[in-house]
Amino acid sequence: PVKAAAKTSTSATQTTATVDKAQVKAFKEQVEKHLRTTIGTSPVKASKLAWWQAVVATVNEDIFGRLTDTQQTHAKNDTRAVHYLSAEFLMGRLTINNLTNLEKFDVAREALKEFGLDINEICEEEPDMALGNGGLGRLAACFMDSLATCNYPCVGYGIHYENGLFRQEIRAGKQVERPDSWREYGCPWEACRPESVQNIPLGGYVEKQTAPDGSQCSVWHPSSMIKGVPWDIPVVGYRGSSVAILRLWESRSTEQFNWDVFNAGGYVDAQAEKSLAETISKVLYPNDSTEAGKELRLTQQYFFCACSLRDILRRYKRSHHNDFSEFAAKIAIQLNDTHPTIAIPELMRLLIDEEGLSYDQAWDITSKTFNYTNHTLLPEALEKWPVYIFEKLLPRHLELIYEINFRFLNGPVEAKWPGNNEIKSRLSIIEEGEVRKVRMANLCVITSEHVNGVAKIHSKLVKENLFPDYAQLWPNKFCNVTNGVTPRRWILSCNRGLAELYNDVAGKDWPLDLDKCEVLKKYADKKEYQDRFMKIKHDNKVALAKTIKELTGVEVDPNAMFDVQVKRLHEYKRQHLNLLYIMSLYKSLLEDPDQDIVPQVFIFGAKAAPAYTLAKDIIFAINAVGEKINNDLRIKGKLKVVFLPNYRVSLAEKIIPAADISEQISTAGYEASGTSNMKFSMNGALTLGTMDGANIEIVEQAGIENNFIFGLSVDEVLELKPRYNPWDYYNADHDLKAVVDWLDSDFFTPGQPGALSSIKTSLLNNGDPFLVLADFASYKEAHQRAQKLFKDKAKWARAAMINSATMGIFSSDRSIRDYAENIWTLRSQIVKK
Ligand code: 73E
Repeated sequence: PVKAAAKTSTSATQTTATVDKAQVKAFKEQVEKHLRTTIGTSPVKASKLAWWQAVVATVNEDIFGRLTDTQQTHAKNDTRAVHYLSAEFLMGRLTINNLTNLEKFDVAREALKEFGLDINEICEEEPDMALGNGGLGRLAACFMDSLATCNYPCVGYGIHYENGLFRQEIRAGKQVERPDSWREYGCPWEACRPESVQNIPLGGYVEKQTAPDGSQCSVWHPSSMIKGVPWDIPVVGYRGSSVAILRLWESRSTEQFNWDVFNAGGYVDAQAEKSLAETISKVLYPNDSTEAGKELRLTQQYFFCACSLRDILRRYKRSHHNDFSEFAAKIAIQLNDTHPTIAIPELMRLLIDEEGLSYDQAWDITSKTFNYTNHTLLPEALEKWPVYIFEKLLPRHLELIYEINFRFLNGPVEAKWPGNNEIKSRLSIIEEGEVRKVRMANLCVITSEHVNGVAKIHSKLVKENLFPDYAQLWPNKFCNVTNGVTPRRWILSCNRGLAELYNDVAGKDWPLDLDKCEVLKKYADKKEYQDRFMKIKHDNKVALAKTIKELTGVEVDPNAMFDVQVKRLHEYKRQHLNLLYIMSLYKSLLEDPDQDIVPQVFIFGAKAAPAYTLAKDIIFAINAVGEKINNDLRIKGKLKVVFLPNYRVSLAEKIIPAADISEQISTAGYEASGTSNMKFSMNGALTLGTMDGANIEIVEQAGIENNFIFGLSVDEVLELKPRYNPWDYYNADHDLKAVVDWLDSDFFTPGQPGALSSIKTSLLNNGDPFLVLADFASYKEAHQRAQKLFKDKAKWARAAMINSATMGIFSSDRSIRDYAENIWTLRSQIVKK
């Protein structure tokens, strides 16, 4: 049973809006009804979990009606729809977001208050849906919100992982990975759809047959079948526009899967074999911006693409029967990076082998259907699959890939560069070598109508540096769609104080048209509004300080400057640059404890891929340095360093509204876009960052003078890289040398000398691949600018307000409209209630 909260929420997410009493009463009755009849308990006995489940059941009543309306409208209009294929959807929690989008949050809050409950506490019961690694997966989730809000006909397709991204624990300063069984007790948002189950063939061999007319054809004899079971998660658009569907596939064994074992009378063995098929959707690969290269990963990719395409074809055939002439006009497919590339040969195969189309007809359709988004230039993330894995798992697909490649090289490439084998080997889908490989990105570029990057600078680099030959062949294929984030989750739901301020100055429609927030600029010089803005920030910082205390035991002062770097741990994101700076600040404080510096709290959150040793070492180093600094009385609490364990969407929602400084410090040219940079800026943090990814576009909007830009530019990095010697910087800068050497001592790791040395080794002996030392001095100087401005409360408030006010173009609604207009040629459909 839940004890009634003595005093209901005083959290920063409280609003003062008046709420319709009748609606509150109705909501209360519904929750109580569900508590008794759906959950099987009563208000006196119910646990927090039961209350949460009853709230979800109540919300679902609203959602399912709208879902049916949406689907009927789209079926009736038979309009073009987009199908967003993504191996990751990082949805986070849904309750507060769904209530917000249905405009029921205040009603629900008041209803729960009447039961003596705090809505925020009840919603803490919901596990995050962590079916993604980081930015790429969260982008897909923001896009679903915008697709629904902007009323575009769409389906998101992905994998129903049994275990999402690992839960991170920090033990003795080190990352420990634990499984994330997010639906151990069921997920009340999802609905299983047994009527749409698919059977997917795998393995076996291809037999060549000669048709009566003498032509050759291929017949695939798969060795096993896997069942794909769809789970639907409704995605509610803001203000009850349409409800979109996210369909996630779970793998199960079929009887055919273990047919032979079964026939041999091996009932028990057959049960054991089941696990093989069920392994496919068991776990999300925990690599961000790196490729796993494992057979199981390709099987996962193929499995969800094959299920999704059958689902798409089934729906298409419902209205068009076996006439495929309209297919490309009705169906757009977006490939979220190369992870779903196998959908390309699978669609070819379905059209040729199952539907009886000719190769040319199938290619005509396929090449008009697909589009590809590139998210990274990092070579280790560009997927290449050994040919032998294809031979084993997908022999017919390999044959089709060879055919696509042959026609491409002997068609357009030969026409443009006759007899040029060097270009051919660069452009070929097949990489020759000891182990021949299939280059998935090449297959995507060759097939897709449009190829886009995710920020202006990134799209330019995709075209000019990653695919220069393709760009010569097809200059118009390449375009840019700068990423965006949904203001419903990233302002309205997570920062109610700021949302109210925008309601007051911009009217209530700003969540649908974020450009409206620009009016706040007019108030940026007015003391009254500066005070209000900074009071909101302060309240958020008080709330975060409480969370920090609960999670780490560290006490932080909400008046200090909150400097935040939260993102996956990767060398190119340079958390170690941040750490070196903190060490230098600490060193200078030890040298002069009375110096007048701004009190600062450095906040980190980051998961490292389990096999990425250096990344894990950096996490350990942050914790070790933090431990020392936080307990050093000599510095009088002027500096604190906290590492918040298990960074995830729900934690981001608490951290981002409370940040003063947003650390976006990747080596220029390496962060394709970034999306947390946009969320921070919207919530009034100032960016301390490099001219990389979307940072460039952020300062274009908010003004370079209202942020702290430092470091080498993309061009400078490209110029320096070939002749870079980190020792030059190390030897020339006393302070830098001192902190790098400090890593070698046992100062931060008493009794464990050398525990932090791997970082020094990477910076000096391994060439400092991400130019940390080259940017150190400039980074330090940017921090000094930030401290200086922070001392001037009015100027800081003004800059923070301008940042927040000018982020209109980073609404994911704008991104989705760009895709709809320039890539999908999609029209929005008003759904009638
Ligand atoms: O810059 C981010 C970008 O904002 C980029 O690193 C990230 O995608 C975000 C959204 O566009 C990204 N993730 C991956 N590649 N780029 C990736 C690669 C392999 C596995 C999982 C994720």
